[in-house]
Amino acid sequence: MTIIENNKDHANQILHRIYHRTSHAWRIGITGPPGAGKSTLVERLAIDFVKHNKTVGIVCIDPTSPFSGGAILGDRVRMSSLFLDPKIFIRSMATRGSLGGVARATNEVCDLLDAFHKDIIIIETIGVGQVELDVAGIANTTIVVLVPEAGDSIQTMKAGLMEIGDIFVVNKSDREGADRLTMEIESVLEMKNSQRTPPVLKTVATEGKGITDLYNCIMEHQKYLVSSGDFTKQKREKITSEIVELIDSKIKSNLWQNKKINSNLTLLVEKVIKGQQTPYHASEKLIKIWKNSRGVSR
Ligand SMILES: Nc1nc2c(ncn2[C@@H]2O[C@H](COP(=O)(O)OP(=O)(O)O)[C@@H](O)[C@H]2O)c(=O)[nH]1
Ligand SMILES: [Mg+2]
Repeated sequence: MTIIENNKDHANQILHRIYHRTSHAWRIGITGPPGAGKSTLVERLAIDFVKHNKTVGIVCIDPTSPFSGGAILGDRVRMSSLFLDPKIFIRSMATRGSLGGVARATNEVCDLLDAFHKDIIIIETIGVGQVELDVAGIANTTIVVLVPEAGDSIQTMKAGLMEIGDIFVVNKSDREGADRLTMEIESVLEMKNSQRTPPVLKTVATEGKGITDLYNCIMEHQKYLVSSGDFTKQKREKITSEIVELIDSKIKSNLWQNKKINSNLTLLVEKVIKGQQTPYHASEKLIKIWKNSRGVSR
């Protein structure tokens, strides 16, 4: 996992070798704003899955923010009851050095957990940045967790969150406003013209309330995906984007490792400054140089 996170040269070799062992695990993404109770829910859910004789892998995504150290530490304390369980493996992603992006590194770590026979993989995002939405591309079931905090409403929600949820959870339902928020979410979801309207559940994670319902909803969603054929569709889309991303990153590194490109880039920048060139034409020129020099000078 550390090799893969750091994107060392042989990471791709490892991933290639274990690939045929993957696609057994069901991947559950849990996303939503910081403090919504995601870690508390993950802990409860993990215990539930173990009770159902499943092995569980948990991946906590730590984006590159220097402030996240405390949050992860908090998660570790919060999930402390899980650390002693041999059926549960917890990994915090240290994505600072990951060149391929947080989502890609997370997906690769999930592949490893999958290859090592975890039945369920729960991915928790920290609730900031693009990865909050990107997790939907990694997970089979995406759970969006929201809370009835003061001033919170659908309008103030991060754009895109309503689109990615397969299941919505209104956590901290012990607080006022949970019913109102639930109705608000339901009315937005009903407007969407889709085959399946995502369920909206109320939970109190700290008391374990609603966890069985959540477990059942995940199982229902899994059944739905498989029987509707959406699972195959999801798989096809995922493999396509995996291949595209691999090619993208290979092309990029090949391009920018090319000495001729870099020296010409420096020259062209000066020309743009002097008003003799535009960035548009400069980019065309660099691509031409790259096409002509491929395989010659690296
Ligand atoms: N009142 C109440 N507090 C909760 C509930 N679930 C979680 N919390 C508390 O909310 C805080 C943030 O929870 P955490 O799981 O770390 O949220 P995360 O940032 O989304 O992972 C913690 O102090 C939890 O104890 C709940 O259902 N009701
Ligand atoms: Mg958390």
